[in-house]
Amino acid sequence: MSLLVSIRGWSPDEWVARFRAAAAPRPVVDARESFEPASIHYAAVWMPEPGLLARLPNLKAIFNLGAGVDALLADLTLPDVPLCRIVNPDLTARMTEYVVLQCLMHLRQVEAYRRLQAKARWEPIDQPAATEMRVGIMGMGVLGQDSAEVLKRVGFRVAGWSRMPKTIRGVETFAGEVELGAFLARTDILVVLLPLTPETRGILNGGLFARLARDGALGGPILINAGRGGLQVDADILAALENGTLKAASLDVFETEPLPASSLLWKHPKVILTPHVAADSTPEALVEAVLANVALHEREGRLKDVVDRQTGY
Ligand code: NDP
Ligand code: OXD
Repeated sequence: MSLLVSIRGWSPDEWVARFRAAAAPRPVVDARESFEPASIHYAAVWMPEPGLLARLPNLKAIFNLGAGVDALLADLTLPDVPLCRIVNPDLTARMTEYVVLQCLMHLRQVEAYRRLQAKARWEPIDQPAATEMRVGIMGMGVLGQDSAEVLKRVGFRVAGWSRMPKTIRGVETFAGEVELGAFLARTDILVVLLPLTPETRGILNGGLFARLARDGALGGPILINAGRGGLQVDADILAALENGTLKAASLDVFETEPLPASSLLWKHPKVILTPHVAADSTPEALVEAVLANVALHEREGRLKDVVDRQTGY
């Protein structure tokens, strides 16, 4: 086998070095160098240049180095070979850290205390318990279910919304458009871990925010989006924060990334903003797992974690 590594948006050097060390003596090709397209059998990629994969006549499978495949599927020339995504305990644990951190930041009113600290003011604020807070997770896949487990353990009342119905112990579950209203109406903290697909694009808009619970213990609903920026309408989030439809937001992803310096979200006092780092992919955690999937394909002709191109995730 010969593996092509093509990475844009992250630094490729460490990935290429680690793939080379772990795959040796089999060749690993760095897409920044010149290579013979017909020599490539597998590709490990993150946001590769559109059209690149279509130029590989002997490609057998594509390994996306992140969990979300929306950027790859947006390449209309993507060859019709199996596409695998990352499902990995390291990435999952990182996302759960982010989600639990953000839920607790809002629950424990950390931003309000930071502002009081800046003024040297000793002013206790009424503090609801986690057991009073209803967290609703949109997207109950690998990441959503793990976050739900830990949030439950912390004491939050957790519900989940997915495309297909599910039964998850200790989690109230909702599915599809018909149950979206009931899910939103019982949600104080909305955590979004959906993939970006034609069905989910723009789903986080003013209309949806208006359907969230308004009788929660924190005095207004909170949005936490770590899925994809294309799920949200940035302008609607700003408007909802201004008119009180949303009390606060934690945003890791944005319609345009990097978020332009001119965006009002940067300095908004009700926004906790991070630059798409909720769950980083690292070569240390993932290279060996990708190569194990390649080996599985070579040995048994099957692959793990294959994306359904029909649903787009
Ligand atoms: P999964 O494919 O395991 O789960 C996706 C979930 O979304 C499933 O529960 C699925 O429903 C649900 N879903 C999809 N479409 C719809 C729809 N139209 N209506 C309702 N529910 C829907 O994905 P992961 O959990 O592994 O990852 C989720 C996303 O997180 C990724 O696609 C990526 O965009 C994002 N991500 C962001 C990162 C970051 O750093 N910010 C890092 C990693 C991932 P069902 O169960 O019924 O199929
Ligand atoms: C991913 C990401 O999809 O990092 O894994 O966004």
